[in-house]
Amino acid sequence: MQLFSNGQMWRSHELKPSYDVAIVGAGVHGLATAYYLGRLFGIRKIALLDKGYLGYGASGRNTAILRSNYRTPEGVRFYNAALKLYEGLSAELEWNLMFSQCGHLTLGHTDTAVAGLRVRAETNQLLGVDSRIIGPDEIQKLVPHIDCSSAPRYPIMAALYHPPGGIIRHDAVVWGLARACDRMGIEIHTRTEVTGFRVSGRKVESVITNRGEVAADTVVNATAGWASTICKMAGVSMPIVSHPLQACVTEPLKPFLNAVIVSASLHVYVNQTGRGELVIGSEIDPYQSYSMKGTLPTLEQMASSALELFPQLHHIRVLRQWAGICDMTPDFAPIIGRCEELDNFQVDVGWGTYGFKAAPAAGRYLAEAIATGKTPDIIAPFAPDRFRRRQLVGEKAAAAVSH
Ligand code: PYC
Repeated sequence: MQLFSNGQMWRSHELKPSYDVAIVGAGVHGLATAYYLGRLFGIRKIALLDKGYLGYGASGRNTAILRSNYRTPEGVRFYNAALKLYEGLSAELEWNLMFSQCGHLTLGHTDTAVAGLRVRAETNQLLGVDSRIIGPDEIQKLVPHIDCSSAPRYPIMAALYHPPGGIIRHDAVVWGLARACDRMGIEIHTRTEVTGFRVSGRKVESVITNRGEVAADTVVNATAGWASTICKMAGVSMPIVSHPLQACVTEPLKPFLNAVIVSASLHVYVNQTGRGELVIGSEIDPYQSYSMKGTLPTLEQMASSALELFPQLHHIRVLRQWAGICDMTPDFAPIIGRCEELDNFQVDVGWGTYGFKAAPAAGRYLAEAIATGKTPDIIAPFAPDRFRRRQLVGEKAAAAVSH
């Protein structure tokens, strides 16, 4: 592995006066957009601008779950394209992203929940996604340590089983994409905070940062957490509210759980990493905030819900707890594409609690939109003007536990 004098796999640069594309946010979405612009369309005069370090934001704070078992045909097609790109990414980046397709189970504890899972299974199957309903016997075989008895408050009735789903190492994804961008001459500028835009008529002329001002033909907002704030600087209003989402990790245990388990009724999801730690996540905090601190009530909720599924873990210690900021949209679907108000301002925002798993597809198809000026069909349903047109993509039922 080659490291540069800054101790990283990518170089540091002075800011140039102008670029073809300036991308605000060097998380997994910004990096993926730059990567595909460079690799597929030969656009490499790109500046990625980030106020923190790589992986500081949502890209390093998610629970690294990949899946494509969504609810709407638009969502299923799009997330499945992302999953397929992830499947080839280790080889493409020549960097082991440790993608484990261990399978993903969404538990149903009530008749209503199981009915919802059945609708998802049918939509998934019609679109060629491997996803089906299984009963307690099969669940117990796949996850021998889960409590499938009638003892818990919410006994498990069935699950939506999605074999290609799984977990990947999220910081490896960020580093692999960053190294590939650097090799193409794309510039990564960390500690570079965007403080405003110079807008003239229908065009963003330049991006103002704490390190100076840069002009760009196209400006992309690929931030998570601060997406609406960045849009506001360009005079664009986004229907987004931001909530913290918390997770925690336990001390390492011998491998015993080889699947991702999600329960929307219990508001919890659990998986075991290659290091043996359990990663346990919660639903979004019920209030809007930019706080990235963990809280005791949420830790208690995560622990008690995880124990309903795995009561034998009652003695396990939690090592760390953290929060990331999720930009929630009214229909729980992302906002991708050119903003109506400005001719050269593209967004890749509103990723709620499901952004990490979408990054390669969002980056790939937004890159195509930027390079060709035409919106690919696969991202057209997520266009920023859909709220004005009242063409929402109701994805709430498949948004794991973000409600
Ligand atoms: O949508 O799969 C998901 C998810 C897991 C954790 C947060 N969101």
